[in-house]
Amino acid sequence: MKLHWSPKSPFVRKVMVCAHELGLADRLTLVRSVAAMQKPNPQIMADNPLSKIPTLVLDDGRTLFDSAVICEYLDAQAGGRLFPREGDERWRALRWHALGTGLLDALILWRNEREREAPLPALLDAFSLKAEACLALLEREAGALGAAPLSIGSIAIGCALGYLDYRFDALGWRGKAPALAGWFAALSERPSFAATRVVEG
Ligand SMILES: N[C@@H](CCC(=O)N[C@@H](CS)C(=O)NCC(=O)O)C(=O)O
Repeated sequence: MKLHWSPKSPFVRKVMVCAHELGLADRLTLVRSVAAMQKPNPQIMADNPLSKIPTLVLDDGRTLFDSAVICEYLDAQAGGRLFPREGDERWRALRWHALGTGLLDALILWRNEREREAPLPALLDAFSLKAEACLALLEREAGALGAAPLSIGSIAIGCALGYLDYRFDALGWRGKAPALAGWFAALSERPSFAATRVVEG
């Protein structure tokens, strides 16, 4: 399987963490692909008209996107344990997944806005407010995160916190969410997270 990949993308990281957890990482051929909102990439677009990464190309040529679909596909290939099938555990994992990926969406838009020549103050304030509210909620749920088995939900939240470290260091999120920081420190020691740190490259 071919994965349009970048070491900088937190959404790609989500897929890679799942692949490592499921023992499928060595089945992926990583193709370094540059995805930028302002510059659609024809190589990615040949496989995904949205020009976004991650995009997965299966061995028979079929394509899969976005990260949620790719993660669920990999999970199904491996017998399924990161997407709980039923009950409270399922809805809790899917809700945490929505929170983690929603926070990532907001952070990426925030970063794009702050790098524009004349950022809109109202937008910057809105992104900041949402990020702080997400952190406050996650801090309240840090105990539940620690008690729950690893799932697509905890993986998405871990990738969002990793992206905060990478692009929003100045936010000092650990000071606002110490219990969450403790949970994230333990998560970061898992080989799947250690092997996929977001880096320049
Ligand atoms: N919802 C998508 C988001 C993926 C995404 O936004 N990826 C970024 C890189 S981190 C991208 O490809 N941006 C290029 C663009 O928006 O055109 C997913 O979960 O895969």
